[in-house]
Amino acid sequence: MAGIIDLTSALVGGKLGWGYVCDDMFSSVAATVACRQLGYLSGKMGVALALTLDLDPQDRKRSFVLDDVRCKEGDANLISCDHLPLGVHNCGLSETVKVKCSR
Ligand SMILES: [Ca+2]
Repeated sequence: MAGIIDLTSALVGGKLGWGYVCDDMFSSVAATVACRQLGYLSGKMGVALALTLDLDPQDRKRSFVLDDVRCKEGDANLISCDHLPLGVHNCGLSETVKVKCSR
C-alpha cells in the first residue's frame, strides 16, 4: 500500500510537553527526518498558510517547542538536528511546520 498523509502539523514530545515546530530554517531534509521519525519513508514540506483554520481552540493554546531547526541527511530525529533551546522561539501560529509524509 502506498499513500501520502497530511499530518496538519508536526508535533514533538519533549520536556515542555507537546508543541509546534516553527518553519524558520526548516527544509525538505528536516521534513524527511520528521517523517522517518513517524515511521514513514520520506517527507516534503507542506504549505502552512491554512493551518490556523484547521486548529481547534485547544490546539491554538499550544506553543512552539522547536525553532530554527536545521537538519542534515542522516539525522535520526528532529531533536538531534540543530535548533534553538527547547521552547525558545520567535514564531507565530502561521509559521507552524506542515509536512506531508509518504511510505
Ligand atoms: Ca526563529
